[in-house]
Amino acid sequence: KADVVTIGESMVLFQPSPEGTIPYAPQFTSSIGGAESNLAFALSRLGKKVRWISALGTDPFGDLIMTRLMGEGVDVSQVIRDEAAPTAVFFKESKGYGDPNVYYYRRGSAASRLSPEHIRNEWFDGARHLHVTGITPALGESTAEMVKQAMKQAKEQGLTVSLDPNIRRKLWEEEEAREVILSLIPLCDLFLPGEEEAAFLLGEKNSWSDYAKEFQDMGPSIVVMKRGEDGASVKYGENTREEAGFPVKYVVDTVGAGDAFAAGILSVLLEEEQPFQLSSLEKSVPKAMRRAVVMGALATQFKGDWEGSPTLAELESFSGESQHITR
Ligand code: KDG
Repeated sequence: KADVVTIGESMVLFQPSPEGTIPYAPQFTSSIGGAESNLAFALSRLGKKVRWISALGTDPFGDLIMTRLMGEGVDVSQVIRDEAAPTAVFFKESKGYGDPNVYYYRRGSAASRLSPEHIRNEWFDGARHLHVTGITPALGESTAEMVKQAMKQAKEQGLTVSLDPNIRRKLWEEEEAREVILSLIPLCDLFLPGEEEAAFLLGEKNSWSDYAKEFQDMGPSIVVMKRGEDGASVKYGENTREEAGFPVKYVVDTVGAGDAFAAGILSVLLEEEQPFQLSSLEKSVPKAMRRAVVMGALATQFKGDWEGSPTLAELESFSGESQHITR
C-alpha cells in the first residue's frame, strides 16, 4: 500500500567541505538529491507511505541511494537496477550568496534510459496518488514518453496525479521544455508552478489569476503558484486564496524547497478520501497551503536537499499546532 508513488531520478550529491567553490574544495561530503526522492523523504517523515521509483546502476552509488531511501522508510520495491548504465551524480557549490550552482553528471545514466516499456501495474497497485516533475521528461525522449504514459496509467488505475514543472534549463532547450510540460498539464489534478515557471510556460500575464485560469482550463482542478519568500497563491474551482510567506531569518540553501512545499500540500490534501473534489478542497486548502509554505521555508534552512525535513511532531509544534519536547 502507498499513499503516494513518485517516479524520478535520484543522484548522489557531492558538496565541498568546508563550504566553498569546487576548484578549491579539499574534500566533498556525499548525500543524495533528486526532486522526487526529496518529496519522498519529506512525506515519509510526515507519516505518509511513499513508493519511489527510478532506475539505478548496479554500482555503489546506486546502493547508497537505495539504503538512504530504505532507511527513511520509503518503499523501493519497484526500483530497477540497470547493469549497463551508471547511477548519476551531481555537485552543488554555494558561494554564500544567491542560489547555489549545480553541475550534473547524468547523461546516459540508468534513469535516463527509462522508457514506457518499464511501466508495470505494480507501480501503482494499492496506491492513491502519483507525483511527477518536469525533470524526468528533460532527461530524454524515452523518459518523456515514460512520464506521460505513467500519468495516463496511474489515472486508469484510479490514482490522482500532481505535476511540478521543475524546469531545469541546464537539461533541455526552452522550446522543447515548454511544449512537453504544457502537454503534461492536462494529465494532472494538481499543478504546482513557480512564478517564473508560469511566465515561462504561458508568457507574461497581468495577474496570477490569469495564469491560474489558463492552467485550470487545461485540466487540473487545483493550481498552486509558488512565490518563494512571498508565499503562494492557489486557485480551485472559482476560489482563490493567497498564503503569506513564512518568515525565516537567513536562507542557507533554496534547493529542495519546492519539493518540501509539494510534500506539505499533498500531506494535507490526501487526508481527504476524494482529495481533488471541490468540497474536499474547500475543507483542506487553507491548512494545506499553510503547511506547504512552512515546509518550503524550513527547507531553506539546511544545506542538504532534504535532510532537514521535519517530522510531523516537529512540524506541528513549529507551526503552533502542538508541543514537541526537545530537551
Ligand atoms: O528540486 C531539487 C532538485 O532540483 C535537486 O534535488 C536535484 O533533482 C535534482 C535536479 O535534477 O536538479
